[in-house]
Amino acid sequence: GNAAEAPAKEHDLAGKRIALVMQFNTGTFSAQYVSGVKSQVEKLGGQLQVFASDNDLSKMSSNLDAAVNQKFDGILLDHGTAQALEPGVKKAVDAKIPVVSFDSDLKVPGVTVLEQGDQKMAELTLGKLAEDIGGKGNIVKIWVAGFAPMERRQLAYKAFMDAHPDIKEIAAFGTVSNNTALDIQSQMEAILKQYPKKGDISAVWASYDEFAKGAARAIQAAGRDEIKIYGIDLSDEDLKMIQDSKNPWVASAAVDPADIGRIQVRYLYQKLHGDTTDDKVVLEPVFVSRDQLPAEPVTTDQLSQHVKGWGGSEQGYTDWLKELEN
Ligand code: SR1
Repeated sequence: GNAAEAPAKEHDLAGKRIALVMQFNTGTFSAQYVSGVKSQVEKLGGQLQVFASDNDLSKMSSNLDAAVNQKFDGILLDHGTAQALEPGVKKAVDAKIPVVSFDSDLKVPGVTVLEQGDQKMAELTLGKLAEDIGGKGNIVKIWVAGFAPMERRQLAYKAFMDAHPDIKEIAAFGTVSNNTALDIQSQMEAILKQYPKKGDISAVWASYDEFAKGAARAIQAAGRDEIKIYGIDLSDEDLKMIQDSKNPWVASAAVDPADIGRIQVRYLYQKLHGDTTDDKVVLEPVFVSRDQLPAEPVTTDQLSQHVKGWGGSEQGYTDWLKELEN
């Protein structure tokens, strides 16, 4: 029987073929997210196939169609828009293939959508920025429209700017490409030339880790040590930068990207089991700043020893899922 009509027995869940259809898979956030997805699928006895779409939404739609036509047992979506995904998701629902999405604006009954506490991530990092610059100064915003998590972060940014009239946005830019960090680096270089004096720019708010990386490289290359970056996300590479006392990136807010992947898979398996899952699942972010971190280098796997609430989330687990892992 299929999952929607007759709940599967736990032993029926072994050997499932799972598709992960991604809008983009470049950058360390995506790499650590995929590793979380893969490890959780394999722990549950399944096999994962990743469909990369090179940041091309029409390619993402055809990848989703391909996953439905190839009769995968379950489909995970990463980013994408409702417009690009809805037709394929409806085909999957009709074919009784469960779907769990991360970071899309999809609203299809029966499809669970995961998101991070995006507004909170923005509030936490902007709050620290404001504190560090004494509540006034000129800031650069690195952000891009059109992605569900970005639109949510923007709500918090707007509220923050409204509440801080002495903080002025003097430049705003951002793009996602197949070479995001490098593109951001050259855009940031141009801004630094436009505002060449110490004090022209008080801080940078970077709403994605690839943005923070590009901005950090530009600031370091220009020797503008006075400008600090407040970012979002945390991969191993990001953590290394934040721990480096010479790096402008000083704080971030994030959910462990591997946890996001693992939790998404658990909800998909709940659906394969015939369980009803919530339409929306929100993952709680944590704030990480250089002053909380030890002097010796740590990885995201070890970070929970230093930052409360980091990683190792049990979200999405059920007793039978834990048994299936064994
Ligand atoms: C372009 S969207 C990039 C964001 O997606 C995930 O939500 C990560 O947090 C990243 O910042």
